[in-house]
This record gives sequence, structure tokens and C-alpha cells, in this order.
Amino acid sequence: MSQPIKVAIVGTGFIGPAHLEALRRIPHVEVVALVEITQELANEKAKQLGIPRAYLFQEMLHQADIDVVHICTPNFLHYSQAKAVMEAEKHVICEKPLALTIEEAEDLVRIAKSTGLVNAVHFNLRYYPMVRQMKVMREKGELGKVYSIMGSYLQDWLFLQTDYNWRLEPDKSGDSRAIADIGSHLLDITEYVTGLKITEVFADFSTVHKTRLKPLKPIETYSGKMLTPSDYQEVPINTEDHATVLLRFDNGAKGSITVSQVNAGRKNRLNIEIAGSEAAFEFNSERPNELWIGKREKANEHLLKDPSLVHKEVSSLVSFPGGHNEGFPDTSKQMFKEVYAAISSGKQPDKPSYPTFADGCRELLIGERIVESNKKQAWVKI
Ligand code: SOE
Repeated sequence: MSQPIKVAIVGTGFIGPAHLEALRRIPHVEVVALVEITQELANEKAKQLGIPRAYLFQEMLHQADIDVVHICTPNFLHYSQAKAVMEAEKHVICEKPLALTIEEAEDLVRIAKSTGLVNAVHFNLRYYPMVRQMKVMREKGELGKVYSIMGSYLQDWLFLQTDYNWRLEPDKSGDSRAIADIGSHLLDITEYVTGLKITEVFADFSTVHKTRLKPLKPIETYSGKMLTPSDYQEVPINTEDHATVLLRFDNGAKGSITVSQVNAGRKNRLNIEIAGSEAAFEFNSERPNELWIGKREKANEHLLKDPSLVHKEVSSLVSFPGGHNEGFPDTSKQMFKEVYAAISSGKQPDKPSYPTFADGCRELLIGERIVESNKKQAWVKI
């Protein structure tokens, strides 16, 4: 039997361990190395996570046996690290957003194309079976002409003024926060499912907490609620807690999205409702095994995830029988199955089924236009 594909993961915040767990569920893939900002931290985390080797980033790049690198670091590192990984001739899976600016993202797309290396951006929410079911139903004409799209992505992990994380700092996270962090998933799913392109945006942002109380030691995403409020420093906040964006699409359809990281009780809820001439769909990521299909001439349908009930093009994303719920960790597993099939073949396919650097670049473009629109308080073309 051939050797397993050897992988390194860079970064051990919230999402690095999620990549690790997903990769451990894929045959013939072995996570052999972990990278962190100090050797001490890399050693400690590698031991904790059961990964045999621990490196600093540059040293990892020199390891000839490592074929693939997953970049799970804060946003400002994505560009330089993804570039360095491709220059070291390794395949790369990068967290979103792909970079901080369009120029950086375009550079990565160009390098990826010239090397032919496998490149993917972790838009994992596409891999809920019901999201693909909506896409396939639309492709088969079961949605009809798209009339309108209404989406929201709501969280509460930054609800309190004492909630703090590197995502609140533009030099680490970029000029946009809620839109870049969670709006990017929603916008990606919107175009992916409908097959439409967003052509114009009109955005209105608000920063609910104009200042926040920054703990004096760094903390990881989602861990805020475990801290007791002591030893904080008050810092100004310049990125959006909440945003509403009106959308125009290339078929004339209209839509809107609302994203917020300060909605009490909404833990991590992406909701999308798409109205078409044949039916309407509603999907909610907090109940990901269900799809609502609205009908005018007959009773509405409520499809529960079941390999025998979804379209055959979707069944590869379903690992368990009906009633055996699959969720967030499964999305990364399903995505990596497709990405590692490409890696086994040695190069990026002509038409990858998974989200690529080009998709990551598209989301940055839309995100930048949204920020511009909010500044100008005017419609901006994509
Ligand atoms: C933090 O807001 C975050 O972890 C995002 O960065 C993810 O992409 C999303 O899955 C959940 O929330």
C-alpha cells in the first residue's frame, strides 16, 4: 500500500484542532507536524494533540516529507504563509479570509495557478448535505428562477463588552470583522447555491461596543465566556459588530443579509431563505439536518437528511443513515475528502468541486466593496 499523505497544521486556536479532527477521519492521511509561534508552544500543543513532530514555520517548510499544509492562523498571516507553502511546493488548505486585501489574494491565485498545486479555502459550510441539496435542486430546476434571497448569520460570542479576541484588532483580522468572519460564509453559500453573482451592494454597519475591555493576556476564539472579568484595558473598536447589506444579483434578483456577533442566544446561526418561481428553500445551520421546501400549490415539505432521500449527487456528503445527525465537524471532513482526492492525483483539477483560492479571492472582493459601500453610504458595484 502507498504511503499516507503527510500533513502539517499551522496554528492551534479554535479551528486548527477542528482541521486535525477532520483529517483523522480520512483514510491515508496522517497529520505528522504542528507549527506554532514558539517552539515551546508547538511542543506543548503537539503533545496535547498527539502529533509526533513540532516546528516553527520555516523549519516545517524544509521538511521534504510534508506534502500538505493547513493554515489555521490569524488572518494577517494567511497571505505570507500560503505563499511560502506554495513556494516550498506543498499543497495548501487555507482558512478564510484568504488574505487581508484583494491584491494579496490575487497574488495567491496567480501563484497557485502557475504551480498547479492543490489549493482550497475552508468554506466548510458548503458541506452541510442540505446546502448541497439546495444547490443540486436548483441545478435540476426545482427552485425555478430565483426571485429573492434573505440571509442572516448571527452569533453571540462577542455580545459582552468584556468579550475579547484577536478578531477585534484590524491589524490581525482586517478592516472588516463580522462581514469578513461570518458574512463571507453566507455570501459564499448564497452564490454557491443560487449559481448567481452578486453585482452591487449597499451596506450599513454598526459597532455596538465602541470600546471593549481587553484582557491583559491573549485568549482564543469562543473562550471569552470562561474568563472572569479582571485585569482589563479599555480599547477602541473600529470594526463592525453588526451589518446589514442589500444585494443585487446578475439575474435581476434582489436580496439582503444581516450579520451580527452581538445577538444574545444566537450561538452560530446561519440562516438562508431563497425564493424561486417553483419553490422556496430555508436552511438553518443550527438545525443542519433539515431543509424546508416551501410550495404554493401543495403542502410544504420538510426534508430530513437521509442518504436515500437526498439527490444522488449529494449522497457522498452523507456518512450516516437518516436520524443519525451530522453537523459542523462533519463539514470539514466532507470537504477534505474532496480536497485529498485531488491531492492524491497530484494537482488541482480543472473544475474543483471544493472552494478554491479563486473563491477566497471573490469573497475578499465582495467584502471590500461592502466596506466601501458602508463608508460611502451608497451602492457600490462589485
Ligand atoms: C468565529 O466567528 C468563527 O469561528 C468563524 O471564524 C468560523 O468561520 C465560523 O465557523 C464560526 O465562527
